[in-house]
Amino acid sequence: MITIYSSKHSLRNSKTELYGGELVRPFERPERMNYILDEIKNQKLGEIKNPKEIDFGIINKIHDEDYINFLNVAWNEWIEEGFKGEAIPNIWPSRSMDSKIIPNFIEGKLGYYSLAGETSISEGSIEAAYESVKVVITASEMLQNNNILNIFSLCRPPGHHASQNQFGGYCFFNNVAIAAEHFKTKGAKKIFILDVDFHHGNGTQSIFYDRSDVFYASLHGDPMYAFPYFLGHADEEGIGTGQGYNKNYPMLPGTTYDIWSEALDDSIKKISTFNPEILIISLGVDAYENDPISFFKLKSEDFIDLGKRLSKLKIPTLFVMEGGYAIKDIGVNTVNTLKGFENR
Ligand code: 5XA
Ligand code: ZN
Repeated sequence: MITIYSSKHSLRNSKTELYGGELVRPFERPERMNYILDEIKNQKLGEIKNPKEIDFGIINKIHDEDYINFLNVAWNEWIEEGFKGEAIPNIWPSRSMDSKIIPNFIEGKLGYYSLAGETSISEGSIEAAYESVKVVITASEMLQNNNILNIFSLCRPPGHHASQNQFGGYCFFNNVAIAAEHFKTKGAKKIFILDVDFHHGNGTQSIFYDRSDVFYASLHGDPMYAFPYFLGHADEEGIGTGQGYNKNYPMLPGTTYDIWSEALDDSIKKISTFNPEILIISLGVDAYENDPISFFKLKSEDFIDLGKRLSKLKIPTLFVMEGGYAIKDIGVNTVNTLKGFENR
């Protein structure tokens, strides 16, 4: 399997994440990529290629213009104010002041355009987010043009929490949503996004919630106990023409592969019935038993079986990297999925 990867992901190298009341080094850190690359080479997964230059206009099909403009200038505005640390949101238009008026001052804008407070914006973060889009679009084009059946888009930063107009959960641009839109503009009628990351992809769900051309299904930690807490319940099934095209499988703390794979099999039936031209997998490996911020109990060998079950669908498949923070095992778990898919 070919991998598309850009070393420019390392432009995103924030020093701070708000976690457990402390400012810690972010779990989502550049070294994650090194472990994955090493394992791709160790297991001889296949060639690793650089992304091409792309037309970033595709981002406007998913994200609001004012949100993109905000991301483009946020870091500069923050440092021009003389702030010393990284740009971390600390106030939101919450239930009791649900304003749609966008403040002028950067601290207010950060709250307006964010969904969570752990993700700091630092120098280079948004350049890296653009590079991640380049990676996913290059991979999408190769999958569609080169008559190959699968490809791995090694994206960093990840994307599935980013909505039309909010960042958070380490995500700025929604890479899988942008890829789905790309396939649509190239003529695909139906795309299925299956999200196997431990966290519910609230951004992807909300982007496609009223659409029947992009089906979103997610296996994730029950939002009663897990980030993003406010989306991802089983009764969220889509709205309007999107009714019936969203499927959530929230699962409890301690979930092991026997339970998790039942949900997987159900989602595979949905994929078969929907019969998409392209399958996109939001591939987070934080459902792993030793992940530091998650609570499922999948083992490294379970990821091989995940790949095998997906491959039986025989649908052209784009794998897109999302989360996974058990840093030493992230490579094995990721490549196990991809090699399982290739039945090697
Ligand atoms: O898939 N999403 C993640 O791995 C990020 C979770 C952030 C929790 N604060
Ligand atoms: Zn995750």
